[in-house]
Amino acid sequence: MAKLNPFDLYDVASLLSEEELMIKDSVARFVDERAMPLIARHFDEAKFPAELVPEIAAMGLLGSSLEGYGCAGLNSVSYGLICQELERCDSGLRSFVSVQSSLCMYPIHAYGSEEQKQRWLPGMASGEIIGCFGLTESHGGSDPANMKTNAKRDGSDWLLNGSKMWITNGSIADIAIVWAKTDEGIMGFVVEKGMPGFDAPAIKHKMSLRASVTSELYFDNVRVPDANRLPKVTGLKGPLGCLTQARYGITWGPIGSAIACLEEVLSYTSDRILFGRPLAANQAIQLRLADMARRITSAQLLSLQLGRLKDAGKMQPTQVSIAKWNNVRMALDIARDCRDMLGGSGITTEYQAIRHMLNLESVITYEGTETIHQLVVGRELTGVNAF
Ligand code: TGC
Ligand code: FAD
Repeated sequence: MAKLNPFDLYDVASLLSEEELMIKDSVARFVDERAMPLIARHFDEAKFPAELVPEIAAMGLLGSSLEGYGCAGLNSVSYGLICQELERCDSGLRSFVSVQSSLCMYPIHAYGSEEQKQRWLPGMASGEIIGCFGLTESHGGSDPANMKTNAKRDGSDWLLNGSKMWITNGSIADIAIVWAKTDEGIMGFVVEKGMPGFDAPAIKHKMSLRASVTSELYFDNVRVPDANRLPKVTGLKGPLGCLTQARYGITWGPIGSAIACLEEVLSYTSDRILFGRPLAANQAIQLRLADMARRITSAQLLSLQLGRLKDAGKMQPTQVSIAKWNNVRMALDIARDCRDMLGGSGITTEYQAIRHMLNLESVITYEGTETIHQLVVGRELTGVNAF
């Protein structure tokens, strides 16, 4: 019998098209050759690897599933595979691509005017314009309907006041997609770096996503022209629609983290000799390894079917919630367990497990906490809103 691939026990690769496999392989090569060698140092130094952005853009990974405007027009499964391979390196790298693609380029593509698309999307696809997405505020990110940031009409402009918290890419962004309350409902504005009254300081002392920039955004009477308002959406469904896109990608990403951790611990436990035999020869260790493989396999099948539903135009937000909840929880548990099996070695960034583990503490919180996704599923089952 042929030996199974330990990281693809159900041969999910055989369910991918030639194009999907080619994209997965080319991103995997980029990750192994270019990103892996520098990521631990960047994490240690709390530095985003900005030097990789031109290559990420040249590979067509920014706004990869959008049509036109310099974007690659790939299907959703390909976008998922991109997220998976990037997060095999680091959640911060995948976060950068998620935010740029799903939270910034997507709303301009879906809700923007033709002029806005022409103005920003080609530069965002080529990595020359970096975006960030401002929805969360400090008084409670799970409940974005309660936002205080507001925009008031002033002639043909808007005056924007308020603040946002925990914003990925904030301090390095050229534009911010900012959601604000108006007299006509919640609207999205493209706020440009350098607009008077706009500031985006970085948040320091993070123990998670250290290779990613996270910032606050402040708006003090920022004058935003009406031409920078996204005209085709009003209400919370605007930002929530973007979150559905990003959350979909996040269901795939942590599969990459989990695979990286399992690969590392398989090698470590076969090489380490304790009590006269390899650590991997102990039943207690094999049970844990087997459980990891089982959970990775389930997650792979869940995301692939989700992607097929998305490509068929049938994906529902509740289905995204199940996969985000399942797959991030799977990866976080695996990273923590791998860290433990590495013993003392597992506490330094010489090994990957602790870096993935710390990163996944953010991933389980952002884009809807685990509890929020559980409550979305609970509402679907019972018809009762328990938020
Ligand atoms: P509700 O008031 O009932 O609905 C408002 C409107 O939105 C529609 N809708 C959705 N549309 C698309 N996708 C979804 N997932 C949607 N969920 C709701 C809904 O149909 C309605 O439309 P309409 O036409 O009737 O007005 O809102 P709700 O009760 O469904 O929402 C409650 C709740 C708690 C689920 C929602 O507020 C929520 O998801 N909270 C969590 C907030 C969150 O996830 N924030 C993430 C911020 S961004 C981020 O973390 C980026 S990190 C990225 C990185 O670095 O990688
Ligand atoms: P809270 O909403 O205060 O939640 C605190 C706790 O209460 C959680 O455990 C939660 O599950 C629980 N809880 C909340 N409501 C309920 C309830 N009804 N019942 C039971 N328990 C409940 N946001 C952006 O807009 N853009 C970004 O780019 C972005 N990037 C981020 C990057 C990082 C590294 C991090 C950590 C966050 C980022 N966020 C971003 C913010 C993120 O989306 C929020 O942190 C998240 O939505 C949770 O909001 P909160 O932190 O205010 O926690």
